[in-house]
Amino acid sequence: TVGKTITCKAAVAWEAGKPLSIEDIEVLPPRAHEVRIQIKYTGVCHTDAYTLSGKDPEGAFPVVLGHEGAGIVESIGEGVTSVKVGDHVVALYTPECKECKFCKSGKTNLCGKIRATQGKGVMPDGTSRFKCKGQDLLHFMGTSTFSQYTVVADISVVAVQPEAPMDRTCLLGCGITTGYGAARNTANVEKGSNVAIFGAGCVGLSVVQGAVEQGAAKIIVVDVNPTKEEWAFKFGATDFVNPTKLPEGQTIVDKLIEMTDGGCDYTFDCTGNVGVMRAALEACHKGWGQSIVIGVAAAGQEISTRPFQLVTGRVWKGCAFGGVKGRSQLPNLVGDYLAGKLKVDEFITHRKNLTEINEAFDIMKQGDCIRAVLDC
Ligand code: NAD
Ligand code: AHE
Ligand code: ZN
Repeated sequence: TVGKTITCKAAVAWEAGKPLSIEDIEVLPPRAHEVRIQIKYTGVCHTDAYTLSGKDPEGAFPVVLGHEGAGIVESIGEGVTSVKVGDHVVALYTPECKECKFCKSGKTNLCGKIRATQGKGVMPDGTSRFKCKGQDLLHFMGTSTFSQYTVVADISVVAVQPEAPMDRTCLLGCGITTGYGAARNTANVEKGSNVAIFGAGCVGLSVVQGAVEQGAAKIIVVDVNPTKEEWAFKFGATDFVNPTKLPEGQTIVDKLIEMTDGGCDYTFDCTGNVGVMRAALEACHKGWGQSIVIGVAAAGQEISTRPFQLVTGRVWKGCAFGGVKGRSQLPNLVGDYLAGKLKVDEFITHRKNLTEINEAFDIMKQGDCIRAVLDC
């Protein structure tokens, strides 16, 4: 198939707010510095549902969504040296070119090389590799994993250990890495610290896992869904608080301050709710508490707090993909998984085929799903 167009199944989002359609699409061969991947498994993340809903200011249609995928390199374009045909890979929505200002700064995992075209839903040369019914389909987050084949830039893919099962490594393409990395890289939670995590989905539970690894003393999970209490403890939380069950007049901020003798050393928003983000900041300890925004909020939403909160030493920050540089660091996370040090299997609550993707979206919106993995 090298150099040839492949026809395969993909889930196409024709327009915002409508279910996806399983279509036969054409996937063009990779051009220079591009890689065509046979996607074996993909997770479904809330960010896919967010863009499909029409609330993402960067959302454009028709598009092939999906950004949590693992597969095998089918063919490579001219000049590709970092992966070869047959490699087991994970797609990276946060690429790593290793040569731009961002990559060289040592201060961020964000890469500037292809961000503009990625945001527009096209390959770095400004064109698409997907066609359906005579029209071009857009790419998504530089990955488009809801397809049996996809084409990505060579900086948007990393080869990982082939012994790691791809139905697990796909989840390292977003949710797990995001939360685990936020605790370990972005916050760099210190031993003995008090941590609160708002939202116990795949991302929040991965923050819990990272906080455990860092030796946090108190790991408080806050979630409005009571069934998340069991999940929180399973991943190593020490406490669970349901903010809807507090006594009249007590806020979640009051409760966390009381539980931690003045406030948390680190808090994490893993909900995407701007009201929660404010509470997470205000539940931080005066003088040094840091709040990390991970959740993605809809277009038009803004965060606010009294500036006094920052004047008195609280720090507000955020991260994408857990601050992890995908090409340099993802194999280490896969290694941790293989060594039994990083839980991944535990996150998979549902399995479906790619053709059942709309059911997977419905399941994700119900409270008992941590991650649905699709077999492509
Ligand atoms: P999820 O829906 O599985 O989990 C969110 C949890 O938050 C749920 O358990 C829900 O009950 C809880 N929740 C909702 N409202 C709450 C409230 N007011 N107080 C406390 N808990 C509340 O989602 P997820 O897949 O874990 O993703 C979490 C967020 O992170 C999403 O917004 C997603 O888009 C975003 N995300 C960001 C990045 C990044 O790189 N920054 C990466 C992946 C996901
Ligand atoms: N397009 C949205 C922003 C979406 C967003 O913040 N995406 C995160 C990853 S979420 C993964 O589930 C991200 O990587 N952000 C950094 C970046 O460069 O996009 C909007 O609001 O415009
Ligand atoms: Zn995601």
